[in-house]
Amino acid sequence: NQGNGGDAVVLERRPQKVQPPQMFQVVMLNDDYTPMEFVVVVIQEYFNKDLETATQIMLKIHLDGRGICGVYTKDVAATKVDQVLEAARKAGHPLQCVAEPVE
Ligand code: TYC
Repeated sequence: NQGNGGDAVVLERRPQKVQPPQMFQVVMLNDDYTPMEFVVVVIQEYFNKDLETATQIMLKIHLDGRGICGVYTKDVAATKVDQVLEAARKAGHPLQCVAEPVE
């Protein structure tokens, strides 16, 4: 627009009613049987972490009982949980993980 003295078009912003989506954290739980290496591979594979980051997350879970592997929209978080549980089931490990709403 050029000063709006003539026939310039004025575009007014309407109040935005869109909210950011509710986010879900995928939390992995510790157990006494799943091998550490398996957990590290799963975190790298499904949560796109490098070896060092995946190892840090795994050790945090091992020490604290649980740890956040990533934060996603609802559908993506549910898919990650399914993928982890399926990989654990196939490998015969009791590894558990859950999606929890953030905040
Ligand atoms: N506690 C397991 C062990 O000592 C390792 C482990 C880490 C298992 C994280 C699950 O989510 C987990 N072999």
